[in-house]
Amino acid sequence: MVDMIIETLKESAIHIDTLLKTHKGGYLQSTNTSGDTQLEVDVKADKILEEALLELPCVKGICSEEQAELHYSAYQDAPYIVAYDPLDGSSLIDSNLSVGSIFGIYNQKLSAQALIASGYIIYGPALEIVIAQEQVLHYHYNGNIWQNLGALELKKKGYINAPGGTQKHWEAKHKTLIESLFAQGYRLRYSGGAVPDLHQILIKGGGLFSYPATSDAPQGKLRKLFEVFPFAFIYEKAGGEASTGTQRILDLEVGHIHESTPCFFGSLEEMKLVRNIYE
Ligand code: FDP
Ligand code: ZN
Repeated sequence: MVDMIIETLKESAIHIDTLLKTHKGGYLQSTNTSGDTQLEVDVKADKILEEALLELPCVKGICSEEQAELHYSAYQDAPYIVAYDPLDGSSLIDSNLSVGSIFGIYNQKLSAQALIASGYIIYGPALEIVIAQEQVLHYHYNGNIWQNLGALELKKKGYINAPGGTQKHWEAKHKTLIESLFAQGYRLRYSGGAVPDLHQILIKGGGLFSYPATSDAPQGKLRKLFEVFPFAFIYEKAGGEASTGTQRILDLEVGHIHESTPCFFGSLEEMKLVRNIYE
């Protein structure tokens, strides 16, 4: 049944990729629940995923970053709820940088412990999808079929540092962490899109992505159900870790569906450093 959802996401990926390569629309007057101004493509990508997923008899409901509430399907006895961010990093579209879609497949309820698979689509020079179940599998679309490129695995230590948030709002200990990585020779790789930034660390085999608590955003920026839990699941299955600095992400509770949390994703050595500094 999960395979049906994954096949549907692969088909939707092709539609959204075509939309991104052909659309001409700009910003709309509307904002989403988190207060972000919506682009026409945010709304269209959301519709593509919603319509495709709600047709599946194994999907009980969907929950989108672009919508205020969980939306139930006609299949009330179905097991899965799919939470997704239809177009993450859409503020990068005008600069023609890579963007993505992120999804988590939850069994019966929207909690971290109920996540059974997750992944993301990356709309870059190539169209790719990464899906985590037991392994983290990486697929490339060749214009005709999806080719499996193999499993992604993190090494114990990498060389990439991707620090999110505005530096002037960082806490002192966060500055210490980031400076210590640069002092060790880590390289800055940050586009401002969670999908390409976290994907690059997985592809290059290691590093650290951080979006900490800041004075202007004490709960961080990234949302638990649509962004943080899916990537935490992926990073753990790839042999890395995901934490808030002091707590494992996949042990967190969820209050409101649009709730955010500070988050760190990385390979084991970098995550040890995060723990040492934050705890
Ligand atoms: P965006 O608002 O453009 O959708 O989802 C939030 C996000 O992008 C992430 O993709 C990205 O990691 C983060 O915001 C970047 O935020 P900063 O510019 O504050 O670092
Ligand atoms: Zn997002």
